Amino acid sequence: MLEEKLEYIFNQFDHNGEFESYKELASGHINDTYLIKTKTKPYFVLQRINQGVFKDVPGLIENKVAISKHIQAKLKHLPLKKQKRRVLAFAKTKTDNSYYKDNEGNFWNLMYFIDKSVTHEIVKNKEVAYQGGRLLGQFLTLTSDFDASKLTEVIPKFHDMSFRFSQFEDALKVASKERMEKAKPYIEKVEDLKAEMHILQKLKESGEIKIRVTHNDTKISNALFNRKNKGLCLIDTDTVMPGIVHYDFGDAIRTICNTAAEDETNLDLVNFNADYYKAYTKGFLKKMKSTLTPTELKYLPLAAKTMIFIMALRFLTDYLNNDIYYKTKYPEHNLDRAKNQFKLIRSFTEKINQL
Ligand code: GN1
Ligand code: MG
Repeated sequence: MLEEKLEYIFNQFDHNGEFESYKELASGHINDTYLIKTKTKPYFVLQRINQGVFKDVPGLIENKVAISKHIQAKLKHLPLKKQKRRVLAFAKTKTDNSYYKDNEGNFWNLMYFIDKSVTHEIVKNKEVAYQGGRLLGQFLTLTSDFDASKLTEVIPKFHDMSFRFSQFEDALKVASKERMEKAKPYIEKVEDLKAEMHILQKLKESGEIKIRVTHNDTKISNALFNRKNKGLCLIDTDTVMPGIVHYDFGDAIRTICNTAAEDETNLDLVNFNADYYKAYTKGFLKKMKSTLTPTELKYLPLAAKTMIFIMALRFLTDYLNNDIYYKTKYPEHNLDRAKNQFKLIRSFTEKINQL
């Protein structure tokens, strides 16, 4: 039974918690994540890392732990209670490891749950957008002196546009007739945007945009807030790697400014909220402006479009591949996600000129 298994795994870690129950946290598309409720707080978050997606799980976990430690060291001036709310903390196993490997070969890691925190799948007020910007700015500032070359590249070329295009082109060769037919209008859109969507990558490759530590999965549901909408910390640091600021800025915008969830099928509800863009950018620049180069700053708006696009491209690719990567709830889930992102690009393009 799952409950017994989770309890067993939970007890392989070194903590004072007594297992009471679990609840699946199902918003991620890759890992299996469970809230572990204990008889007395703190609660915990237990996570099985997807080894199909992440080839070097120990490397991934070392990345997360190192980044957390780096941030923890910088928060020492805060009272302990606050420190604990501003950064993820990982538990070690009883044998002093950062992960537990079960008898089926699965890797698990355990974090302390940050009490009285909430996440937002959709942003409903400007304050959350602003606070989201601050959080990301803070994360990038606090990690800006971490040597990015020390991090394992957990998914090589994760946000590399040419790589995502080559995966897309491979998928076109193997896709079923039926899926090709349904995807056709979106395949055309991909081709139309190809050149523009490579601009950031070229600037990265030429060295005009610098490499820094980036989070690489900054959708707003990966940020914790308190109940008064104040930003606490970024979570899901699985994909922390060397990258460019545009990845994180753009991916956050993709979700903060979408007036609907990323898989909403009623596309009339999917629009780009320009007020949230302004609020988010204001919060972000407040923390980041002094460290951004003029080139980094100049290309922030293009980052938004590029990151919406790369997700559209990846969802579409996975649809053509018969859903081998993302968790899906029904056969056209990935196609619906892609349609949603293309609608968001259209709305973004209409609104960005007013900004
Ligand atoms: C995946 O599993 P989750 O929700 O943390 C994906 C991100 C996408 C996101 C789309 C490793 O993240 O890149 O932006 O889905 N993570 C990986 O919601 O591919
Ligand atoms: Mg993630």
